[in-house]
Amino acid sequence: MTAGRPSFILSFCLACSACVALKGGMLTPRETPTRELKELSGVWKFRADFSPNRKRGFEEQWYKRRLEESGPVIDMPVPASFNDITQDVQLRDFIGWVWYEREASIPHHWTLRDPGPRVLLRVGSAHYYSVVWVNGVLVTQHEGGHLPFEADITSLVQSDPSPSCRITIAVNNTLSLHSLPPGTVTYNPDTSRYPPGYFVQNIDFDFFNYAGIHRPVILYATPKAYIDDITVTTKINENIGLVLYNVSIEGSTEATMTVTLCDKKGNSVATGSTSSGALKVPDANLWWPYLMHKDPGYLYTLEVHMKAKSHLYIFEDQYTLPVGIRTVRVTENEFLINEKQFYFHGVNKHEDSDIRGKGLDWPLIIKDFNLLHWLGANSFRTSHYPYSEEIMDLCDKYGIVVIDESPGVGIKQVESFDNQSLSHHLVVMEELVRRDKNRPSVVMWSVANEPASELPPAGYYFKTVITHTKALDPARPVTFVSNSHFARDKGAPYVDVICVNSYFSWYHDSGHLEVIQIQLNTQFEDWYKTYHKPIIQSEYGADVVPGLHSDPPLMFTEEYQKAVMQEYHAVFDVKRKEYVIGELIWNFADFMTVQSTTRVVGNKKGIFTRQRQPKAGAFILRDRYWNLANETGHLPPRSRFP
Ligand code: GCB
Repeated sequence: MTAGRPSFILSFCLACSACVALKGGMLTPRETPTRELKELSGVWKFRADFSPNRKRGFEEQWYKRRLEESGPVIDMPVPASFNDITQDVQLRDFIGWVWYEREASIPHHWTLRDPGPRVLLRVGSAHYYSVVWVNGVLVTQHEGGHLPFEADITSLVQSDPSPSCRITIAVNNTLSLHSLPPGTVTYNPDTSRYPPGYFVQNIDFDFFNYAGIHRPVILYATPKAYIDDITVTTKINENIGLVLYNVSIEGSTEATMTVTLCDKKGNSVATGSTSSGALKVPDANLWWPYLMHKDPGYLYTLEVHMKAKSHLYIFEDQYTLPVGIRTVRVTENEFLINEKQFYFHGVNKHEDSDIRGKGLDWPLIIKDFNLLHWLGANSFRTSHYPYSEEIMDLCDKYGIVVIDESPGVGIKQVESFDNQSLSHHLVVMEELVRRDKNRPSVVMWSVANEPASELPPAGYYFKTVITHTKALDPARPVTFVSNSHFARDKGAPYVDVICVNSYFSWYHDSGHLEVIQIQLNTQFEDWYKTYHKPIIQSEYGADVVPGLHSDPPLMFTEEYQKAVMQEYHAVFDVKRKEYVIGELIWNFADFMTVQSTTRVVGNKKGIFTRQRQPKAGAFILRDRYWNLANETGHLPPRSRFP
């Protein structure tokens, strides 16, 4: 990479999100009779700012006029990572600001002022730091990928009679010691070894730092007095389901509402007329995980209808929220869903695919769910960042249980445990809980993956992040995923469930399958005797270059991955009768990483290739997962997901 220092970006933010507590809701935009939605997916104009200091776009105010007036542009799909779209290796590994732009037509009635609708611009996620302008006016900034942000552009749209607006989004992928995930930039001034102005981004996590606008950008309109947020929690008392709800309204202090809970057929089963309350559902259909019930993922809909007075106007707004009635509880050695023991037999995933990188892609999403069904997987962890709302909606619908992980991956340096990092981490947890709090599929929050949790500041850091997350959501357990020494881990005392990663016979004792059972047994006993908390094997696995074979099994062959699994499974089968409550293979599919001597065009620990074809290990896991599901005795016919 040849360019000047991009570090200015870290001080650029005008209103850094880490400095403010979150206000307002972040309901997934849905079309209802009172809400309209316009998706802006497609081809946008694009330019990476290759100037030595990466500042040219700001110095020349590219956002002030059409992007193609300030220089050459290329076409760029949205949503998608920009990295793998062109043949330009400099763009693939680019660090700094990239600029996106498109025109969007605005429906005429959105531009009417009195009373007119409220118009919002929402970005599902852009990685990592975003600045957004509409018609050259700064409307918002956001720090962090993987989570949505939005800007109220009502006054802009309603003060300009033109039928379209120009949206410019600058996105910077530079990671710092205080970003989540963290990273550092190394400058190499030695011109006898590097080109002038050379710098690289270093990261402590094992996936490619894909960047760009990863999820849909949408425009949507609500009434000016509107349903801002809904919070739902559920309880079960014998056969009565209890839906506790709270609705917050903005734009008016005089609102009335009706709240109707409907079953799958659309029949009303309970109603309310206050902004918060409890709806009783006799003979409730509970939300059950996939393979735990013949009708998994049962969703009611909560239809909120509000009428509000503001000035001379009466506003009406409607929002429909899917609701699953279920409970979650953790004991010393069990994970209970609806008071029944739940065993996680699932996977870790990535949002990752050829060409698209981390860009949302419907065919891939549905293919992945079909593969999960085929595999008999009942759960996954959103390693190592929040996945799209589109994916989470399907988890709710299919009954796929989710451990919802924050982008707290690669927290390794002591500086990344300081107050600046901590306060940003708290905000990220607020954003994540705000987005996913109503999802029945989400049964646990994971605040981080493999941090340096043995470092002295880790105790205070994780105590604070976990306490904060529990305060935001008292109804769900909280964890983080550890690969530290059980006795020296400073965060483990604060988690509800111990999640441990280990790669016996891979990163150490390489090639020695015979050590796995001894070491795994010791691992479980050490953690359990120290903390008396249930344990999930949150990662285990081995790389396979598909098509490589050997007998006896050698590393990187299909046989070796199978053998590693079988050694692990033997121990799981003993310990799951005691306190092990789950196993999540690393990884569902091969995925892209930085280039290194240990990665062969990415991480190959997938049981599926990056193109989603099974390796031999997939069949081992499939047999195991369906057998495990059989033990619960509620199996749907296997042929349902051939
Ligand atoms: C881990 C990490 C994961 C890596 C994996 C590996 O422990 O949590 O991000 O990709 O190991 O394959 O090394």
